[in-house]
Amino acid sequence: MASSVITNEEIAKILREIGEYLEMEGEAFKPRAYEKAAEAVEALAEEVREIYKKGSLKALENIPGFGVSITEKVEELIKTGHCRYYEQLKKKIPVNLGELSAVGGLGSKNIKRLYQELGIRNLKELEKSARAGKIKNLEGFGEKSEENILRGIEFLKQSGGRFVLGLVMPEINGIAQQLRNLKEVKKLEVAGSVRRWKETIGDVDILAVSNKPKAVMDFFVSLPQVARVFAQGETKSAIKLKNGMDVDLRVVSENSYGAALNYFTGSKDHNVALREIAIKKGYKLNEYGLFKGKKPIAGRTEKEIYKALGMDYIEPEMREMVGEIGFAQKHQLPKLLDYGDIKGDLQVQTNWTDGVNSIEEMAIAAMSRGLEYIVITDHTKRLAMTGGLDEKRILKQMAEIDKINLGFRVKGLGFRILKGTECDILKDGSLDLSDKILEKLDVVGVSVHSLFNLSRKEQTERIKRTMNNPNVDIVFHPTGRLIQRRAAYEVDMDEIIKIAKKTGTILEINASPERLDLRDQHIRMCVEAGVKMSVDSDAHSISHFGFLEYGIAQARRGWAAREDIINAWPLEKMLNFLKNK
Ligand code: DGT
Ligand code: CA
Ligand code: CA
Ligand code: ZN
Repeated sequence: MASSVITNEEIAKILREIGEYLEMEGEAFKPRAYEKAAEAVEALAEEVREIYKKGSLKALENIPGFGVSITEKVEELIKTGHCRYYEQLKKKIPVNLGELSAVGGLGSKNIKRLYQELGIRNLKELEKSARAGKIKNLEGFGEKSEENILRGIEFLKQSGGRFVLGLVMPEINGIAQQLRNLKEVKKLEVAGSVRRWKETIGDVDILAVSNKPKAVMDFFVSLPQVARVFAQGETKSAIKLKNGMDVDLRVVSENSYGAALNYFTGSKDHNVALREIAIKKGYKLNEYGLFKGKKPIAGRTEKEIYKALGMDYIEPEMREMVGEIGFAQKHQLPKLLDYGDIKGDLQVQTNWTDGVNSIEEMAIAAMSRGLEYIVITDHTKRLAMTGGLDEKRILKQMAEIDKINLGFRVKGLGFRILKGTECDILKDGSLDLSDKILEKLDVVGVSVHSLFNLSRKEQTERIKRTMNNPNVDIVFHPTGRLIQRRAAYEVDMDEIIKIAKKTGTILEINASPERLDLRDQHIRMCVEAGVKMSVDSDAHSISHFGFLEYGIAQARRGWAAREDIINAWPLEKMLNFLKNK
């Protein structure tokens, strides 16, 4: 590393690692001091080496958190590219801290012990020891910690460290709500990829307005789910949760809240494009506001920033640099499907097959969430492990649905249960139930649950054949992918969308957090082709109706409007569409 080019990022990393090493040594206050200094460096707009060049030691000492000994070390880093103190610490415990501390639940004290007692220096060695069952024998570790470590490693390998949004959202919402409840918090929002409803997220970026930031930060770093505290300051704190997920909290001023929200919501590419537009108009845009020279033009809200830039407000779900900027400038953005627009759920399983709850329980849960109807779509007989229904049992189920509906009507409830199926697609594209049965159902959905490895041509033909059956209404989870677990099967989506247009077949946006299938690009293709879609929870228990929110977000990420989504329409209109297609 040449001495003249050390960056703030590198300085911060070394300061932070010194802090971690000192924590391993059991030092009381110094670790925090180094962390604070690291954080101060990260917050600087100017490179530390430039500050030093201009004002030498005196200027360095003015950086917040820089005491005598930290200043000395940073000076050494700038001049030589090295820090002897850091190297000595590293020699004593020569581990890859970055790698090991990314494993959920592994604190610096444990990293030290694993090195001293088992010689573990990096992720690979950690995995080897854990697999050999060596860790559980260490005092204070045990079977459970070893499992957690293996799970943490597995997670890092499979996911590249990213989390499936729907699986961590309840925890994120919980943290955000606890913070909002503090009297010291005036405003608070989760920004970053969470606000854009990305399918997976790298970390969580929270933004708040407060006039007592210290109290907020103290509360934040002492949440019970916290595994480590990377940084604690008045404007920024950073933690790792026990599940391995990083969370940053920033406190900003009310006047720049909109600008900060816009900046930290991203995406990064979207931000860069906005900044360029600002420059062309003679402004400057950053996380503090939109400025003309030194004069603030906008910054309190996102809306006023977009307006000042001559564009319509862009919903966070669209901020992925997929054409949204041009549409906003021409005032041609679509009006997206709204979170309250879904009226019914077209894929619901019950305890007649692999669901947990009865038909009636599912109906009541849906009702209490404000839905007007559900379609019962239990599996069919080929999916034997779910107890899939044959012709005889589905007829029985239909009679049962009639009975429950009658009961609802007697009670004066407007809610309706419709009869449907999630019918298995067989190898050649024929179906697992006879047309005589399918004809009797209100809504027929079909799914690929087998032969994921067919060639692209065969798979596409197989699905096309079902779409050409006039009894078939919807193709459920059309590509079969499971996020981070299973790739989509090979299928020609251009062709499927073409046939969907011709036959009037609905393509599903499955809202189950690990499916989100169709994905955003496919939804956009359907919107452009005029192919209708549905947003379904694929609920297997009463709590799963909550998934609908992820499906709506996915629809919005694909620019879908209310008219594109048939279960956002009144029930009669939807049924007419299916009948007359
Ligand atoms: P993630 O966490 O990987 O799921 O994705 P994001 O989008 O949450 O990214 P993250 O956490 O690295 O940063 C949050 C936002 O901050 C990001 O969406 C845009 C903004 N941001 C971060 N770094 C930069 C940068 O270098 N330039 C600009 N213009 N914006 C940035
Ligand atoms: Ca993030
Ligand atoms: Ca972040
Ligand atoms: Zn199922």
